[in-house]
Amino acid sequence: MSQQSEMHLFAPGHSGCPGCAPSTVLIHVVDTLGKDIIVVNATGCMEITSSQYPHSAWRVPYIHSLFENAPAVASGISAALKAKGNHHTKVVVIAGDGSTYDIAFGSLSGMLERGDDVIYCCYDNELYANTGVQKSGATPIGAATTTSQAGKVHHGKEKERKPIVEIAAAHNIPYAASASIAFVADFQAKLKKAAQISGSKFITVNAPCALGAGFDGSISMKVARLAVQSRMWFLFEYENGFFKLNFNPKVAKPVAEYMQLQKRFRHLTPEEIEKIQKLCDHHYIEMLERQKASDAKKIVFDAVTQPPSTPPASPSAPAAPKT
Ligand SMILES: Cc1ncc(C[n+]2csc(CCOP(=O)(O)OP(=O)(O)O)c2C)c(N)n1
Ligand code: SF4
Ligand SMILES: [Mg+2]
Repeated sequence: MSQQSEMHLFAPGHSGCPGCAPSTVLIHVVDTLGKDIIVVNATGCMEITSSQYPHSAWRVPYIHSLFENAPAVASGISAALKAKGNHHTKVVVIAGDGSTYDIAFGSLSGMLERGDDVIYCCYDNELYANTGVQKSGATPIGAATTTSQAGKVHHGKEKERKPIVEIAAAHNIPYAASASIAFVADFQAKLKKAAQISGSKFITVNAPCALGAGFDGSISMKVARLAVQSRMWFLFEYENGFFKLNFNPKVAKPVAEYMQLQKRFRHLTPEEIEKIQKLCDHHYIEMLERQKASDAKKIVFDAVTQPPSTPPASPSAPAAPKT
């Protein structure tokens, strides 16, 4: 084991596939947040590959929860820490998209609505990997999985993924963000920001599954980068109700460039790819509009909430009435 890998709080030797992007998410989460955390890990690939008894890759306190209740478990731990007077240890949920978008969705919504002091991090590989590649609420439109098959009747998933960050933000939590494993500095900055804020924080990080999407693990980061560069995935955040688009290149890569690397899209016709391209362009315009609306809201917010500067004393000004 190299000296460098010894330094990570998530150890090498886990059983993730070669080039597994979600495993890299785990390294960045624990290395960025440090030792003073408790990880609550929902059932899924990252639990199975990291914590099979009697082995564990975790060098921080860790609990495996069910698929459907990681947010509730985290809420309980957070409350117990506070009851014991511990206000420094961070509680961190690590859950897949199947858990987050679908099966633990109610539990997550409850946690966000209560505002429990938890950092929730979803590693979003866009499918149920652990049980053999089924579609989830995060699976992109057009993608083939074992439950959104490509054949004569159906051509992959027919609907777009859920806007999970917007849904989380709609709970009026202080911080909700979308990140990508290919944009590590941005991801780390978002984790660090979340660690400074009390209440519920939500981050979903796109981390493609080589096995499920059908590409070689050696190009995981290329696929993840292209998702953002082609506007299939956006990097943005909501902080105290204000929106920020974190990556906005003037020219996007064609969505076909991203798709052609993955077997899950290979059944799509040029017309279908063109349709998805239009959806991506449409979402980009929505992002720009959201940024514009948020900037305008900020100006009004600052004007309303900042104390007015003291006006120069005027000799003729009437005395303020006594209250
Ligand atoms: C209530 C419940 N339903 C189904 C399962 C079976 N199951 C275990 S992991 C998993 C898929 C997990 O998907 P995701 O959260 O996206 O994580 P990934 O496997 O992709 O890492 C499923 C369906 C379960 N354990 N519990
Ligand atoms: S199936 Fe996908 S998410 Fe699971 S270990 Fe392999 S690459 Fe990682
Ligand atoms: Mg998944």
